[in-house]
Amino acid sequence: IRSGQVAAIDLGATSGRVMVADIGPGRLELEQVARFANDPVQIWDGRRTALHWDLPGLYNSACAGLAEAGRQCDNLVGVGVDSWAVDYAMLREGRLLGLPHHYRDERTAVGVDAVHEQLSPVDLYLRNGLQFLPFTTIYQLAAEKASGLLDVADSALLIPDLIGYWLTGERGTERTNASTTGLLRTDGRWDTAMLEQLGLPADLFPDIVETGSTLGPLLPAVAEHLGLSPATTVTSVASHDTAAAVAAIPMDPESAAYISCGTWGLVGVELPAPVVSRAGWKANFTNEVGADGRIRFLHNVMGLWLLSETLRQYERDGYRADLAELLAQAAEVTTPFDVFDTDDQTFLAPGDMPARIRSWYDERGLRPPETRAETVRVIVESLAAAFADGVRQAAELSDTPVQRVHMVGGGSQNRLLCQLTADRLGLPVLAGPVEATALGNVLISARAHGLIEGDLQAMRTLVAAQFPPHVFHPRTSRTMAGDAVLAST
Ligand code: LFR
Repeated sequence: IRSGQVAAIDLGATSGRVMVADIGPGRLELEQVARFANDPVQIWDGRRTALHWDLPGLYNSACAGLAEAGRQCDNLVGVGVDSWAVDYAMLREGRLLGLPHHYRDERTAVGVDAVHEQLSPVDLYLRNGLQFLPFTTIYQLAAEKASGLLDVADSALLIPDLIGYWLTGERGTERTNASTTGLLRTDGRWDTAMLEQLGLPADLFPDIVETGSTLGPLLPAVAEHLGLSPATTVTSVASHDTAAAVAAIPMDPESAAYISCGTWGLVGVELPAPVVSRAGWKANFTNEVGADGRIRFLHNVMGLWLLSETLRQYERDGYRADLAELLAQAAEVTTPFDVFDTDDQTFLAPGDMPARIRSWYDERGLRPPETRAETVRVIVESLAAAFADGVRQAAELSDTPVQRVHMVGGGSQNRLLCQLTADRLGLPVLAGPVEATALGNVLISARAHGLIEGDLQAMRTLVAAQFPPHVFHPRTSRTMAGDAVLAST
């Protein structure tokens, strides 16, 4: 076993980063070399302003980060790319056909109706095992039919696969991210019969490539442009950011649940095989594929999006919002409020979040939060409630005796959120690492390059040693099954 460095391009819905890990046997050091905003663009499409990702801009920033990584490293052997799921770019003869749509763009409603006309939601669940999210690739493609673009495109690539293609010239559909499209059967193969039934092309996405396989070396021109060795290779890591994060959670999946909390809060357990049941469908639990063929049985909670979109509104209102300050004020709020339903689809689109939250309460004749501190408090309190529900449901539906909950990602730095989640569950919440996604990315890359060896648990042991979690003990003695609401201090 050698030692060396690998770089991770980790694209999140609000920001992207390039991280470098210096890895050898029993050694794992992670450093950020670049961080850049991911600002979606609203572009007039002839009928309306549509929401898109600025992929060329993100690629440019990622490349600048890679060049910087190359300058800082003495032996940069590889690169891995991960991002949010479901979105894709279309190509013809290798060229990009327009900017990919953002999953929060409103166009997918048409696609949902079109798909459900052919296949009932429960039938679809029994085929692909995925929770209903209105923006899953299958619905986006169905909506795309009207645009005519599908007649022109000869291939489509998921976001990390597109970056990988631009870096290497090689195309594939990485397994973990493919599992979020809704286009695979629960056995992991493309559901060509369903695609035909929906009138969608069956061969739009390239063949599945397994997590951890080599995509290829950098294109010579790319290597030269970035000042990197042409021997640097791109690994198809767990390219779905949540799959990467879960791979790096220092947990024992037999007795722990997890919350991967960034823009979204992904709440669930890791299982050896999918659980596809009517109860799972009702609870809207998904079976996405993780590293090493594990199953991420989880539910999407709206996540820190509620908070970041609220802060954006305060800034638009001319108030210089400081998250740490607002959270400190929120922790002091003593007025009891009902929690709101964070899953309500009204919160999905960008826009005035505090107003939408107020309306949610008004429409139900409930007392709405008035001040900024109260608004932040109900958001955090409602997220904690949704997390606790998600953990209980995941445990019950999968028969996992959950004894502790791991919180990773940006949410693990939110002490109020961690504490309230622990309180609501009556279970300890182990917070960190904050950079779980980048860690999962580099660990899978490093293993592919022979810098480390072992299974998922060996990788998790390495993370646990390097990034010991911060434990939030519940301030109640309630058991996990208890559903009383805690009036927290
Ligand atoms: C988290 C995430 C979720 C996915 C959502 C949309 O960043 O990847 O797992 O459901 O974004 O792609």
